[in-house]
Amino acid sequence: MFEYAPAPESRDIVDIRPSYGLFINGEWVEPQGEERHKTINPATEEVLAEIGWASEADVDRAVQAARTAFTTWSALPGAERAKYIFRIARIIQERSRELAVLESLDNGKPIRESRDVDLPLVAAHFFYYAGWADKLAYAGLGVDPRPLGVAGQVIPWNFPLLMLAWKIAPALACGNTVVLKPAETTPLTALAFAEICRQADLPPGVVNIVTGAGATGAALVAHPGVDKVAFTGSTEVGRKIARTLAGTRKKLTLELGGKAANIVFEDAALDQAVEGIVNGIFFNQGHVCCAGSRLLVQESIAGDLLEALKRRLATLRLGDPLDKNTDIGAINSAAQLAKIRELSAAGESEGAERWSPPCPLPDRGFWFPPTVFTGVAQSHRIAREEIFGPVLSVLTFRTPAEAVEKANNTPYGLSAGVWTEKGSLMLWTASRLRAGVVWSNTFNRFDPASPFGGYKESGYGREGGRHGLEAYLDWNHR
Ligand code: TXE
Repeated sequence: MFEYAPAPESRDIVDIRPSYGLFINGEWVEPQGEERHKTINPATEEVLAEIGWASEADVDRAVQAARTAFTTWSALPGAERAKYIFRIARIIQERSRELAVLESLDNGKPIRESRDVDLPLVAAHFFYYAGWADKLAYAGLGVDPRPLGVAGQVIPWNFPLLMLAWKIAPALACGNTVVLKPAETTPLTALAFAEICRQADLPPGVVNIVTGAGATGAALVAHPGVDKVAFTGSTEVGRKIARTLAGTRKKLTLELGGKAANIVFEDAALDQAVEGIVNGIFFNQGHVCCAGSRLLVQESIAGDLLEALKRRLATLRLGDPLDKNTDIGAINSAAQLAKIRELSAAGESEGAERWSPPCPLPDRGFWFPPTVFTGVAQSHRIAREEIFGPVLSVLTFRTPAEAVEKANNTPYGLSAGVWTEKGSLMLWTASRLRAGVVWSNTFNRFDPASPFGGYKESGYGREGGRHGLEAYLDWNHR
């Protein structure tokens, strides 16, 4: 670590209320139950606000509001719906600095990421899907594409506002109404989004936000008034939801975990690959479902690549998420930190070699240094299980066939990266990878026009692009 001058973004630009209720039918309402929860800044453990926990009765109120609003919202011409969604997109752009600070405070991610990656993508998703709202009938989606009804959406804490955008923007464009539950550790930007809906004059009940933990999510997905469920989170909860919905008429899309391979062939541009590896696993502290958490490097260049990677890691700056120089922020919660520590300890006890650059950790908050494991075998837990932290497991291969076999040797199938200058090798490899997204000579790049989603235990259904619309339309009316 080298010395640098801190450049903190101002915290004063956000206005956090001491306590929040639920956003139902365009109004702030108190939850019927007594339960409340404190959301904290994971970098300092400071309490940011008290959040209401929605009970089953509250979820019912929200779903009823969404059902009522559906009648008028779905009957609006697409061009009218588009106006609202464009307005939301523009307000997000206007308020993006404030929303970025709020996201970094509640989540722990570096302000450079929330400001330069998350927020621009959030706005881009609303702009993109606003553009679809009046074109659905001309897009090969059927002559009379109709919305499904009420969408129950449950999102995680790693990209709180971006996951909200992935879910809400296509749902509204197609004419559905929404009840969304943010994750318990990161509710603040979803609650700020509720205010944005009011600012955009969105009709009451079109978007409803219910805060709470797993029980609130479970009540939402099980509610008989919900027509479609969209979930992003752990594979375990995804399975539970699929069991709850089995035998019902509800549509379901699941975006679950991953254990992506980032494959570097011996002819790859090494400096570029090093940047891609760093971005692949250390972006957002590795709290990324498509993180490049397994580096597969061709044996002939493994020594050189690792040396270059370690030199690069020694320049990363870990610390205050609001500091514009910070590369690695805080781990989102004590529970997630415990999981990362447990799996890293398993890596050592199973015989892999652990390395981190010198990296003093702040005294308060939840922190984990960038970590690289070498000598990893495919059977090790750190090669098989999703760590969801800044921990890279390095494996080697000799031939392209061995690279593909190792890359596919995982229960997951969300993403992969391939680094080579040879077009034929790139295509040969990419076409054999069982992954929803394959990046070539880059990693973790997103665009609202590209579909995203997994194979195997990474879930099913696609979000983004034209494919993302299909999940919110009723195909019986084609
Ligand atoms: O996930 P949960 P957690 C992975 C990652 C992480 C692990 C655990 O490996 O370490 O999951 O994280 C709501 N019915 N991912 O515990 O519990 C919950 O309140 C309905 C990968 O945070 O799945 C939250 O809003 N909803 C992932 C959301 O589900 C329920 C992102 C996700 O929480 C519920 C996050 C239930 N029974 C974690 N139980 C990705 N794919 O990006 C909980 N929830």
